[in-house]
Amino acid sequence: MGDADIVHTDTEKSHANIEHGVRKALPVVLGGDHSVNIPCIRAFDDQEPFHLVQIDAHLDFVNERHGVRHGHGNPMRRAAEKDYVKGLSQIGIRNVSSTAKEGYVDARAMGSDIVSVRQFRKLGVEGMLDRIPEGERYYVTIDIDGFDPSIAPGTGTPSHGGFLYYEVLELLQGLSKRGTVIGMDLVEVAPDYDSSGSTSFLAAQILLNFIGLYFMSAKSRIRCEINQYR
Ligand SMILES: [Mn+2]
Repeated sequence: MGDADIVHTDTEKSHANIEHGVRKALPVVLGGDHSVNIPCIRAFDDQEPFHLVQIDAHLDFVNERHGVRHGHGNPMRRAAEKDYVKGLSQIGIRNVSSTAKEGYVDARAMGSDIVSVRQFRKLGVEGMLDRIPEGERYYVTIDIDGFDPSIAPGTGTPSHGGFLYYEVLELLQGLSKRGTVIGMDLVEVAPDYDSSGSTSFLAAQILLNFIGLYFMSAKSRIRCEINQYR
């Protein structure tokens, strides 16, 4: 949950800020590999249905391989199976993937809209947003390999032809206005492969902005409490 804004000398205000934060609890989960998304989605089983938005180079829709059903190639399949996941937008998918052809067929049959980076660029951010159901609750899962390896090399399965910073930021910005973001995870940053540190920095920057967009969005109706006693 991080820190609540504590206004020294004003216990009531401080308590209100804590309560506000707790009521608005927004899960922000850092991976780890993409399998950590599976328990994140499970945690919503007692809530209203939502739409899942994935930014990733890979479809991650493998049902089972070598007996593995809960690895980093499976999370979107596991999510699509939930009756409270109404649909999926899988964005940035490209190149050789963990998922074979059947996975793509199954994904579409289970309510998934699959968009490659090249399709995204033809659509533009607004065109992409138009394909995502409006006024929904959105859970957003960001695999760092959705970005281009030139700006995010520190990951296990880099895939060229990926997104640049503003493409994803503007998509998240539009999404924050289009409905209510209910949770987010960012996965697959591998610091050992990130010799320049730029991948971790990109991950931090995109999350920091996404959290800021969440708080700024009209839907969340958050009013920043500035310390007036300064
Ligand atoms: Mn992934």
